[in-house]
Amino acid sequence: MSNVLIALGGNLGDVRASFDTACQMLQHNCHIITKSKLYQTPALLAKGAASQSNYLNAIIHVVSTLPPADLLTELHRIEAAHGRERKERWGARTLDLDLIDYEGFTSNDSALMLPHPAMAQRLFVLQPLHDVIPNWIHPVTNLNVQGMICLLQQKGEVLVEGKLW
Ligand code: A4P
Ligand code: MG
Repeated sequence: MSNVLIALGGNLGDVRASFDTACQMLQHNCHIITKSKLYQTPALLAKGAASQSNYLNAIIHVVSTLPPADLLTELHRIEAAHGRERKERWGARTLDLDLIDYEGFTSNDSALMLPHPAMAQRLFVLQPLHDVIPNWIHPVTNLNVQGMICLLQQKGEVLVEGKLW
């Protein structure tokens, strides 16, 4: 069994309902240990992109016997079942499921980078991660999650309130 952190995000349709059904589908292959609170976050946009609705973001801690590549395939299958379309980079989406961490593995393969390469720059990942594993340590930088949050706050990023779901 491997410990895995999965980030959930979306800003199209009933995202809260999509998170619920995604978790139900994941339970065919994973056991959910903890869910973070649910965060409503302003859309991080690609440069020059049109504005988008706010996102909902969350993190779940699961244990799974699936190897990383198979688990990513399963996440893509669940995204597709929720009508996920890929039209543009960082486009609005019904459901995005990203692998944030898989048992502390590191990978630079563009098909599956571990830990997720952008996680340390994103409060919408770090805040829910802090809910589920407050003492989590980044396997490359050795920074803990609170330290990564503080670095972003020093750059002017603002924490948002989460709520239970
Ligand atoms: N891939 C590589 N590593 C991973 C990994 N660790 N987890 C590959 C998941 N996928 C990984 O992903 C593109 C490719 O990344 C896949 O083929 C996969 O093999 P994608 O889901 O098709 O596209 P994407 O999600 O648009 O790309 P990207 O760059 O992963 O975007 P992000 O990082 O997901 O950001 N604003 C707010 N407030 N909240 C959000 O959740 N999300 C995004 C998208 C933009 N703005 C946001 C949010
Ligand atoms: Mg993604």
